[in-house]
Amino acid sequence: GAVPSSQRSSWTQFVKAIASFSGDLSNLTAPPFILSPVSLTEYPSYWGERPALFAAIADGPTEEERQLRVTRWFISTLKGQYTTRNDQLGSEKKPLNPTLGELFYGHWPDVHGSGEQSLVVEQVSHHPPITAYFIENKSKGLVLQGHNAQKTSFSAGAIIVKQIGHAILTLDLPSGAQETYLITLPRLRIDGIWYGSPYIELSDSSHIASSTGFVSVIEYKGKGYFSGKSHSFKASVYPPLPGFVATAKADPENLPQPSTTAKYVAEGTWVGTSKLKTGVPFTDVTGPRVEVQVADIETQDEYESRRLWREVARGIRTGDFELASREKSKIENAERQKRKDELAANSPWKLKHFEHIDSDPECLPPTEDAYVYTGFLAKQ
Ligand code: HCR
Repeated sequence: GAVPSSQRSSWTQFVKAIASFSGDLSNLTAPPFILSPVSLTEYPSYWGERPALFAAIADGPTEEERQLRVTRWFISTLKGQYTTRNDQLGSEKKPLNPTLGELFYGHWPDVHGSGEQSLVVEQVSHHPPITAYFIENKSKGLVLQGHNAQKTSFSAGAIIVKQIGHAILTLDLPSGAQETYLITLPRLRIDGIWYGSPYIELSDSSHIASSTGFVSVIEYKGKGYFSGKSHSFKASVYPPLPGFVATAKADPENLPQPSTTAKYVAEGTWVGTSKLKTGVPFTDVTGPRVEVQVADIETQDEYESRRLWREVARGIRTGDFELASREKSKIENAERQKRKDELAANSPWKLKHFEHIDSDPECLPPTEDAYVYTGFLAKQ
């Protein structure tokens, strides 16, 4: 199996702990073989790894075409988001648990004249872990903002992850008008736990609701459904329907359903290709992702993710788990001390790039808490 024999009992213990517990998995101590040397603050960069498809949204000539392009771009990011650790590390792994205020900056240079893309990520909560991000293509008037948290539970041998939070894409049109797209996130099912080789399947549905009234509903299925293949999806794009407003918390049952009213339906896999019902190709992620570029560790601030976790990551990568756990404890102890000092001084930690806004049930769409990007002002 995938579990090294020396770590078998600690794996069993870990799995039992997951099974008897639901909520915040980040706290549980896992055996070394399942640890990833990458912090969760790096994960929002997966949103940016199809820069050409992202930029192309802005060039869509009509509302309908832009809705299709947002849907195409979104689906094309899923492979990076959910299969990268399997591809690079052999299975899904447990990411490093970011500290409060941990930062991750990056950019994608302009290659084909579609403009530079930049990324700012900040860990805005430690318990529970919440990560806020901001991705911008200035020359195209495109911004993607969002935050991420997870609720986990255990069912029939699998970890079920409900993603809390959503993303909002805004597009500033040359006319001065602005369009927004509310993007919700799929549910994850992590299988292969007993064997120590976890992998992700997506389930249920997510949607993309635009201020133009267009709505895309994306349904996720594993083996044995639509196409009989793992990682399958079916995306239905609906024209504006009278009286219908999709919100971040929209009940999936209340989303437009019968595909007869859908203007477009695409089917395929989010790790390969998909086609519209008409036979026209829709997505193709068999080509390479464009990875984010990050400043040299030496020039990074002490709070920047790769700098902060450098020694822990080195320990994990080289199999020196004593080093990894010693360095991890240092970071965690410093973290605890900082919170104590802040409490004593009555001066809570200040976020650097995001403002925390409590949920407002009156606003449309009604949201959970929001984290709104405030720029780099605080950095000076
Ligand atoms: C669930 C997960 C942490 C969260 C990760 C998220 C949902 C973060 C936002 C990204 O946009 C997409 C994403 C991809 C990851 O697949 C997902 C992680 C998978 C495992 C991890 C658990 C907290 C760790 C479980 C421990 C297992 C693997 C032993």
